[in-house]
Amino acid sequence: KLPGEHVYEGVLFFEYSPPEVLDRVKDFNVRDDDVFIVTYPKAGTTWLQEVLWLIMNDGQLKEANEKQVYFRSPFLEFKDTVLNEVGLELAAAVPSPRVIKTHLQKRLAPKQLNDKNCKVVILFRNPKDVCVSYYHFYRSSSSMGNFKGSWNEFFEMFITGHTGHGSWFDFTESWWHSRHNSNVKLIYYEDMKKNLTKSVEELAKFLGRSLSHQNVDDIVKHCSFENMKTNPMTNHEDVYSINKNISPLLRKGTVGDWKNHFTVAQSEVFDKVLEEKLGHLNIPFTYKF
Ligand code: PPS
Repeated sequence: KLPGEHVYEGVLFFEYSPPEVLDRVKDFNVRDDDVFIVTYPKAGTTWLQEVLWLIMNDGQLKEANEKQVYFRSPFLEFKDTVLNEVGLELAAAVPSPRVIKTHLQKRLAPKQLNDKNCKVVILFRNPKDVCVSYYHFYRSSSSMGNFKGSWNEFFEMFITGHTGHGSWFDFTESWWHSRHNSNVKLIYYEDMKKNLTKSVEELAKFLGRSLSHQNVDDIVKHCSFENMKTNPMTNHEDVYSINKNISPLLRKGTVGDWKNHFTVAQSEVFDKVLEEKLGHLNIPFTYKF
């Protein structure tokens, strides 16, 4: 157990998502024109936040270049007592249409997500890459219990579900079942990597926004890994809890970096656990294990 961990309704969290916030999230006032981004940590949330915020704001780069992505698109269950930032309050204050990020599994998410006309975009990423990305985040972020463990230790934590926001397997199963709802769109990080233009066009269509070709091109260019990594409004370089000398939030941004971390034995264990827990769902992750 790492310092600052707590368990809320069976799910592991850190201090930045305290029980009183998690209680309030369930009764959060959802608006019909809200867009929720639902991801497990490290699935590419920040990337999708920037893309969706721009889609919902007609590709206007001016405000995006003046204001941090985490202020434009609040993290619902986040609380920073040092800076006195509370996601719920930021979310209540941002103008509609709001783009709100959550890493919560379905049963802990706002209840009104089920009965409002809001839109929900679920982003999945190959879990081995998620695991590697999360490992580097644990190393670099002081909000993850000052983790000083090894890759092997983190690997065990991940496959047994002992990571912040709980088990990736539970999260994934909980949202998979919502994917056919008319207000839900499920997308994959690997597809965004393959063809971001197509992803932007599909997302705009789903959200009922019409964008010019120029808007789409601007968004795609603005949201490239290289641009977001050097853009102080998206790269989180000013976030005091992240030591970017250990690992920046925008670290590699590639598909398949797991091959540089997993041993063959770990990959086999992972495949086995994935098959046991989620094999029956046939989730089409677009890579070979
Ligand atoms: S968080 O803190 O949970 O919201 O983190 P999240 O944003 O979900 O995940 C960080 C990973 O997303 C990658 N990323 C990108 N990849 C491609 N293109 C763009 N523009 C982009 N922006 C962020 C980021 O590099 C992290 O993945 P890794 O594999 O660690 O590099």
